[in-house]
Amino acid sequence: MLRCKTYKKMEELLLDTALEQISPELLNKMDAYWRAANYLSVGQIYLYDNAMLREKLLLSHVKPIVVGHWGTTPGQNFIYVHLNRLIKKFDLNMFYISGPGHGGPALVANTYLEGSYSEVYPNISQDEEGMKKLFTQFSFPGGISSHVAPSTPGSIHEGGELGYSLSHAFGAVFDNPDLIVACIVGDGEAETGPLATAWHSNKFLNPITDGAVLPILHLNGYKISNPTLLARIDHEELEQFFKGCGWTPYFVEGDDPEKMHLEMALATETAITDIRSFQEHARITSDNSRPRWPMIVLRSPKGWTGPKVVDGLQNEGTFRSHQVPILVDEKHPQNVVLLENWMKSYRAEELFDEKGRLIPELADLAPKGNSRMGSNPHTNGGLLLEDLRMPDFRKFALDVPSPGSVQGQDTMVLAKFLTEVISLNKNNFRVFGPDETLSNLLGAIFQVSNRQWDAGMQDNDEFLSPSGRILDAQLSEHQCEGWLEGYLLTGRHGIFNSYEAFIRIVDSMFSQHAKWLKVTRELPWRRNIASLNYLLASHVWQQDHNGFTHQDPGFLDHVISKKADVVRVYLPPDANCLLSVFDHCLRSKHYVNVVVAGKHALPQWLNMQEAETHCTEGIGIWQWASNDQGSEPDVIMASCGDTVTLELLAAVSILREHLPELKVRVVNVVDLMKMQSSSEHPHGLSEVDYDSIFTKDKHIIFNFHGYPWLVHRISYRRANRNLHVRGYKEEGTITTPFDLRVQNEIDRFHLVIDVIDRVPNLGSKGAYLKQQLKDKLIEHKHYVNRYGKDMPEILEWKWNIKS
Ligand SMILES: Cc1ncc(C[n+]2csc(CCOP(=O)(O)OP(=O)(O)O)c2C)c(N)n1
Repeated sequence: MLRCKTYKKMEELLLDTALEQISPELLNKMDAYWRAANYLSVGQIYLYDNAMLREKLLLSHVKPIVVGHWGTTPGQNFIYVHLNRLIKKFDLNMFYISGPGHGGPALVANTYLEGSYSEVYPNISQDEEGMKKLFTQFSFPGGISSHVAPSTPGSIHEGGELGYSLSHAFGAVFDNPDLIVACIVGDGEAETGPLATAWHSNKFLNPITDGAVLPILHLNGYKISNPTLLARIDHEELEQFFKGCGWTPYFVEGDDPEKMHLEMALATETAITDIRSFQEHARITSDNSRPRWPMIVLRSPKGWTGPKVVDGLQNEGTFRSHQVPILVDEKHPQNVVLLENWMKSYRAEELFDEKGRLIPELADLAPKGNSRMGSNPHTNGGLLLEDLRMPDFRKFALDVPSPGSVQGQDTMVLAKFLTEVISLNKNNFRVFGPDETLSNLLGAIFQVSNRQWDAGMQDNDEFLSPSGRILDAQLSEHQCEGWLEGYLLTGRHGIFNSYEAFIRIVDSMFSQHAKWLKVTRELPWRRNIASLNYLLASHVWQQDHNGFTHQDPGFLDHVISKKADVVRVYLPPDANCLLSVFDHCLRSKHYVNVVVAGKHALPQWLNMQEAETHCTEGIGIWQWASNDQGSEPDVIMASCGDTVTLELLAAVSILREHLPELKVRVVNVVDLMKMQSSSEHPHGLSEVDYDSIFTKDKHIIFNFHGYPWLVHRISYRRANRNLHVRGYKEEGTITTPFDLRVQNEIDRFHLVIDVIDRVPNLGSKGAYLKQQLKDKLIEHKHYVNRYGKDMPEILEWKWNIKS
């Protein structure tokens, strides 16, 4: 059964009534408003002074370095004024996402015209002095970015890195039934992988409990220096493409402003009426089957209303308008007059009064208060953020009577906790994932929620439903990341569960989000949002069905390069630690938390109380495993990660059995950033604390979950230079779990050999033990190659040293 319906349209009826209501007078005013926004946009890009062009324009009035993007800007200004009309007419709760966010002047100009900009930045007042400052600050040292940056009111999306607008828009409307997000998609942006896949978001939208997204494809034909694909296929092919993606496209095409205003007014009004009627139908009849949601294709010239020809080459309507159409600088002083003529074509004197204020009849076109897109509270999500209702994580604890006495599957334990988090927070918490929730052993959460899906369903499907808290049914890491970011940025909570190796697909999206958090932290009017929580399960050491392709712990290396204020990395060694860590992450604000946890049965080390203490400290000496109490250690055996901790403790047990006089200190790290100096990261240990745990000079054998140099990188300032890190060395294939560890030399035998090689004076006892272990490694190799499984002594190993 296909769940997709097209309801009877009110189109024809609408056209008649709309024509009556959209009077030529109103369209004229809208055109004037558009001219005002265009004037302010050109002014931002070029002018340093003489904002209202009261004097003849001189080179000294122009910024010494002119940077910015004009090409997309007039189209976006055009869209904005039309959305304003709709908001007023239909009393909409709407905001604007600018996919081609490099058109920053557009959103800044429009939020300035509607007044939301000056409310946030009173210094940029709505008068001539404010206009001058508005112009000067743009893309200027100490000023604002040329993009739709965090500093731009009304924005949840910078758009610097293209591709994420539509996923962000959908993330914003999940669980926001009254919200409509107008999402401007660049036709170049539409060629990116993330955007191309995001058209399918409509199969995940519940028309009853979610809001709506109105995509507006900004088909201005060009990218930086190429045409766009969607502009160079014929009309029918384009229409079929969008219909095939499940949309109803409305086309607005041309370059004559008068005609285009009317067409855009009709198209946007039809689209809103469609949205309203679909929602009304669904909500009255409880029919949540998927409608063919409307979208708009706006085919207009790139750099519309800009200079037609520059230096003998066509500019308006070509890629040449992408950035600054006219070069105006000391090498091109003759172009000042071209710029002046261009700016004067907008007739600013008709639009702004003698004080530089937008005339009242135009100002009246903008919505008021929070209805203004620059003031919509959803765009400053922290304003709407409510704390999660949290169950007591301790109640999900595994009973661990003594270290290593029981085995547990960490993510399975966590799933029970998440189940209750979902139950307690039915409309502001979601779990995202690329079809891996079951595979990451989080299946328990399906006991309390289905996966949201509004496409076809068949009898054999599992857990699919038009409503659900879990969005894991599209195999797209980009979508998960984009949806979750949009959800968080509009004031809700969530987690992203992924295979560790494939989270790298969104390395760059993570970077952009981390940058957003860093910058918003410095803006007092932006409120903190919930943290972005990654649960990286099915990690590098646990690849039974898969092999080398699924082994890449490098996301951690990438993450720690971001601003320390923003990123946190946790590697809990067992299930109770995972519970404690995750409780902390879900309560935290404005961070990116990366949690790496396994799903296979492994020994459990700490009871709940010990785990809570250990995770609160983030690093600690495990006294029950150490034998250096009352003396100096001979060696520090440290680990960070679950599998590496198992191997480390197995190594310690060999050392303590065969070299009982050796003083071994066992250290476990949960919070990786503890390794960094406190001057570099807020979680970093002070030098005194670090030295007290690791000593200043004893050998440290550090078994790390990820690539070894990461630990060296973050601890390079520490006094103790005897740090020897083992970790993933890019060795792997389909093999047994223990053999994978052996191949990368993080196994117990290599660790013990390391100790013997480094700690002096172990004499012939050490030499004999080393020989035994080398023999063991060969025995292991023969065994796995013959039997296809690990040796019984590995599988059955247990920690059996009494503390
Ligand atoms: C992912 C990504 N790749 C490349 C760029 C560099 N870039 C900036 S603007 C642009 C062209 C964008 O074209 P379009 O989305 O159609 O926007 P418009 O033409 O309206 O400016 C490119 C390639 C980028 N910002 N992001």
